[in-house]
Amino acid sequence: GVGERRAKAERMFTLMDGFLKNDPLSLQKDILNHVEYTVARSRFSFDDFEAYQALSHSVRDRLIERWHDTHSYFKRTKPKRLYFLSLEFLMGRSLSNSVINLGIQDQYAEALSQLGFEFEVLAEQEGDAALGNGGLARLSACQMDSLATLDYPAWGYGLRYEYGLFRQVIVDGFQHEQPDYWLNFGNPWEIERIHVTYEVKFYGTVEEIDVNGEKHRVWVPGESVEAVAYDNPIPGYGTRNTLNLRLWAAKPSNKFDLEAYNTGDYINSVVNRQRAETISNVLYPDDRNHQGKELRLKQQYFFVSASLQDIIRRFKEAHNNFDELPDKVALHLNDTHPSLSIAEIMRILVDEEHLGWNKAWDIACEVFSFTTHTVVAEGLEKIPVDLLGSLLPRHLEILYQINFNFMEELKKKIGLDYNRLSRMSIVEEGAVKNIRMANLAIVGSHIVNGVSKLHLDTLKMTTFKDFYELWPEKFQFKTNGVTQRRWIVVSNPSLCALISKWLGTEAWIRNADLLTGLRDHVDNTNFHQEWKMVKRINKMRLAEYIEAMSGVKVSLDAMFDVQVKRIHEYKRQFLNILGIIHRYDCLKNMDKNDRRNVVPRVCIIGGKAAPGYEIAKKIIKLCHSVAEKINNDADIGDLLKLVFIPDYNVSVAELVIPGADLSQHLSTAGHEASGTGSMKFLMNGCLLLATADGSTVEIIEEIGSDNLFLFGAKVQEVAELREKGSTLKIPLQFARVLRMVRDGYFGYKEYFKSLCDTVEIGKDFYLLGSDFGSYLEAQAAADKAFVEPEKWIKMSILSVAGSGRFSSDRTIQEYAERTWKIVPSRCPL
Ligand code: GPQ
Repeated sequence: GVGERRAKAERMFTLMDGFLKNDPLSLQKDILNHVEYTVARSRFSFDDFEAYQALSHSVRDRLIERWHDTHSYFKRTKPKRLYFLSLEFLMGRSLSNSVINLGIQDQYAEALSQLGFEFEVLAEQEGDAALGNGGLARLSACQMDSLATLDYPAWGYGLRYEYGLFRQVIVDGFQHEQPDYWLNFGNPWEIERIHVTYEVKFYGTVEEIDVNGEKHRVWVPGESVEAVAYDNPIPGYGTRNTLNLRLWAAKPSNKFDLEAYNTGDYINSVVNRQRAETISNVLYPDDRNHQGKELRLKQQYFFVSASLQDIIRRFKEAHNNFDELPDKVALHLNDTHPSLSIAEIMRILVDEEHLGWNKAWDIACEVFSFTTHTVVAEGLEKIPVDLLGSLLPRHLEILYQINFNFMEELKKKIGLDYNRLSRMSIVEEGAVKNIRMANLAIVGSHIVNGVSKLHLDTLKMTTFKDFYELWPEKFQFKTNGVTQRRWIVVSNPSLCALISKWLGTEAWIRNADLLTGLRDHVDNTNFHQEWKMVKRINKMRLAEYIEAMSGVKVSLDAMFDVQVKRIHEYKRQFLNILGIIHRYDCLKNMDKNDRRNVVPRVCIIGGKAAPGYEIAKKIIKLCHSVAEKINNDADIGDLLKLVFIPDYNVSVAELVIPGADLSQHLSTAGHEASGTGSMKFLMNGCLLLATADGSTVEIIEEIGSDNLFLFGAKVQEVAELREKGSTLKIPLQFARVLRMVRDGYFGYKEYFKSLCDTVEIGKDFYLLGSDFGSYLEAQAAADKAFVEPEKWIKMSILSVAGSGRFSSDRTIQEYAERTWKIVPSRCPL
């Protein structure tokens, strides 16, 4: 009985000596135990990497304790749970983040130093978990941290790609992609659950069967693979709550192809089995570019099917009526990538659980919510109907049924406006028929979220105008945020200590609104001095890294000016480079005496280009060509340097962002849905040079337009500027620097031609030319501010003081209250 089981559990707990102890001595014992028995190295000879492994395993043990307790607590108390479905998570490293969130950083540091190791050195041994592309994927990671810290009963679901985002290697200035086989050295942060598996099926046919005298259409699949769960504990800060991020890996199914074995074709059967594993093998490296490939669709369905089976099983264990589903389960679609979930849940409820269609549909709509991260319609995901029909025949029928019902309902409301009906249809007619995933996600969700105020306004007026007019109450925005745990506490320990000292509390780590308290000290000169020191330390770290990576020595007195993010035409790294060429050109033509007034700059650019994105790759090459010219010009010296930081990823960001004085966010207004990099820089006291796009508009509301350098066309001006086409006024300087590139001043004349063509008068879609003048003015304003250190430091302090709103804690709380309707559920100590 229950009493007996409890007694047994208690005896075991006593045998285990209770929970793990966190004093430095116990930590040392545990680390050495792992050296000996987990890493299997002798206690007298292990290197830094092996020490890192043992250390991580000791942290993992502590995570597992809390993770167990959190889950039994949720199981017992049965709160409504959120399931966050995302095909991408950019977790980066876990070690430092974990010990900080567990609150045992100091104990570990001491334990290690007594063993003759330094925590920071071992932490550097860890590779990044890069199971995502860019902002969208890092946002998922920040949001998981906030969900755990705020005690929300949530799960994350994703895919365990064996190859994460490619490594960027630069050869002769060109980007090359190398596979990121990140699991090579083992992954101490995951727990393999060999017994948590589900069959995921593909292909086959739909047949009609009889259920209690009624005809039912059901799927008879043709192929199946197994999904195996890998669980990744996500610790909250200042709480025992530790959530689960469950990632699925594909394995060959034992039910696979038994026929072939019997016919004696043994070798081919084994080879065929291996094909199953390819499903979760590799992350697609393009963001915002959906190609309608079968493997990608397979990944999406594999993810959706495994996650939903797991979620429904857990629901059925605790509840026996699907009417309760919306009270107990919230399913969040992170972009359209998992939106086949809507068809899948209908298939489960109708075909397997035999609910009526209408009832099932009402439940589905109440359960799902959706966030979109894109602005332009061309960025929206589409799946060719033929592809979907062959891979998932029953789902295609369900999608048609959903669409038919929706169209009927719509006709009743708007009449026979065929243009509008066809725009809103889930099925796009045309030479190739497509399923519009965004339309599906909007129709099947009760809330549709944008990621900034401006983003939602744009969606309402353009991309989703028809839907907004139909269902205005469905549309919300939740301005993105980032976690201050990772982006200040982990990555900028000096600033973290300084903030806590001057606020007199560490409470801001759980409540970022308290950062406004820094405003009280904005005129204090002692505070200024310490602030300056912190920036200096971080610039030093960054300068060392730059020298190690590129051989370029940079001066700490120069302004460190940074643009790091994925390379995209709309993000306008090209504008930055043309601005640098202009600066170089001015220096060359300047009187020697005047040079003394020039503010020295170190321009730093980093980011990956999607492997098939030719223009983005040319931008990377141009950056290297310009850098080579400038950095080797003895006449210029420290006045201007340009460095490209290769293989930009989360851990590189942790080093680069704290060391920046200025950061650039140059998207053409209306193209960056939110932007989250800017928030990380803001939190680290870097001043922003930015267009009035996405989240920047809201940053201005918090810190005031005096505390950043704003430039460029406003959203409402962009369309008109584009219409002007070749009659647009373009500054002479722009024509001049573009000509330098065209004429081969930096070599590779032929190669750069098509890049230059993209900004030629009349074809300059992203308006580099018409924004150039105002860009240069903003740059000049930044130079001017930099030579008044008092002013600069004040702006920097006020940036951090105004960054509280951009904590993902605030975002998550808004989602919890307004979209998911979940409440905190704190696991007792
Ligand atoms: N974002 Cl559609 C991505 O990182 N990848 C994508 O495929 C799409 C959007 C970004 C978006 O560009 C940023 O403006 C947002 O801040 C970010 O998602 C998170 O919402």
